[in-house]
Amino acid sequence: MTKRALLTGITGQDGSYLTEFLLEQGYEVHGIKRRASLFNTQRIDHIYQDPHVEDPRLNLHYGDLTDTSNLTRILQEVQPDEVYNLGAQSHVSVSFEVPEYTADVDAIGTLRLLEAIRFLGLEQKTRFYQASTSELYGLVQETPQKETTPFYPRSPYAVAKLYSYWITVNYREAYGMYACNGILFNHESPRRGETFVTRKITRGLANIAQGLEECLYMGNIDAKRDWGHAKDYVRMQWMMLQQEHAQDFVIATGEQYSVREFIIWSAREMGISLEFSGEGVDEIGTVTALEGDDAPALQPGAVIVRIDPRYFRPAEVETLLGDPGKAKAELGWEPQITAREMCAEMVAEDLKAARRHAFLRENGLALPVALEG
Ligand code: NDP
Ligand code: GDR
Repeated sequence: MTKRALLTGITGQDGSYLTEFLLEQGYEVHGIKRRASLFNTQRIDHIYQDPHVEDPRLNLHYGDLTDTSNLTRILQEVQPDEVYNLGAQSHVSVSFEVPEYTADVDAIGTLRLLEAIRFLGLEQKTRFYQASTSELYGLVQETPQKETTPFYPRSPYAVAKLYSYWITVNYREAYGMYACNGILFNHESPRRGETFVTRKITRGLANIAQGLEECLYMGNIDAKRDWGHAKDYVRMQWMMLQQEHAQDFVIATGEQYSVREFIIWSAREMGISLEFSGEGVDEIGTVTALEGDDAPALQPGAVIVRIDPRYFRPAEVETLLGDPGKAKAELGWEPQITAREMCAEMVAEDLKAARRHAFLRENGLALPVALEG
């Protein structure tokens, strides 16, 4: 029997990789997309299937996590074996500006889905995955962070996700639902949204290298993260729903780097020189040599990275480092792509895009790049 999956957030980074993965596994995939004034399906256009063909294996439904009746109707129509709740206002910094909306989508949206599953009597059939986050650890209470580490959220986003984490646990315990949390640390890819830090760096530096921008404006470049590749992490999301009993898992690489290091890696990939300027972070004006790095040292010079306080957050998560021991031991999961390899892939893709844009601009065919992020 063909398994049927329903994804919220199918148009996002993880949604696109997970859809590819599930189609490869033979699933029929249904995704909820929001209505937008422009097309918003770029990340899944390459796997789009014309709804006029017989039995398409990828189906899109208009919907929104703020709309209970819409979610209930789609669940009733699709009768999914698995639900992956990836939809969210996922930007931590933006959540300080739209806290109420973030809570509605990221917290109550999860409740709406769980309650709709229960209301429709699907709680024994439908397995539920919740996209939980390392941001739950916020002001970290223990290093590295694992499944038992206490939470201390530091943003409206993280507080909303805390609700979703616990409501997922609660529905598992109260109604015997197969519902679980993947506590995922940061994961990136060439499909990462342009305003998250890694993509902002690779895209920004690629644009500078092609003469499309002059300066990369950054916030707290001393923040440290445990970065993995989205492709490795969506495989794990699926694995979590194939177990005998639902459990929560930390998904991370167990390695940590600073934003500053990611900037330097990216510059090295492009062979460009860097100079840091501005106030509020350590070691301005220097390029830190990376230990064990055999790439040629950078000369101070051409490209400016300027610290701009507008990108500091009202409350920051300074450092996150995950312990994926449980996922490795119980599920046999291993990340296959290192942060440095991922950075190289992102740089290569963003350089291609910047070259294309520069060519079009030289020939009077393109507008300036969108700068804000
Ligand atoms: P993205 O921001 O790339 O994608 C978010 C998706 O949610 C998009 O498809 C977006 O639609 C959709 N969405 C936003 N608001 C609504 C709404 N009101 N109703 C329905 N859908 C909505 O995020 P990622 O793919 O990176 O992350 C996937 C999930 O995992 C998110 O829940 C995120 O919070 C969580 N997470 C992500 C981590 C990461 O490092 N990437 C780490 C830990 C957790 P649209 O395209 O129209 O904007
Ligand atoms: P994060 O990711 O907040 O960890 O949330 P992001 O890439 O936005 O920030 C990581 C760190 O970089 C610092 N930083 C900057 N961040 C952005 N976006 N822009 C900047 O200019 C900048 N300069 C420095 C930040 O302060 C922060 O410390 C991501 C999201 O995908 C969440 O949905 C997810 O839950 C978590 O990862 C795990």
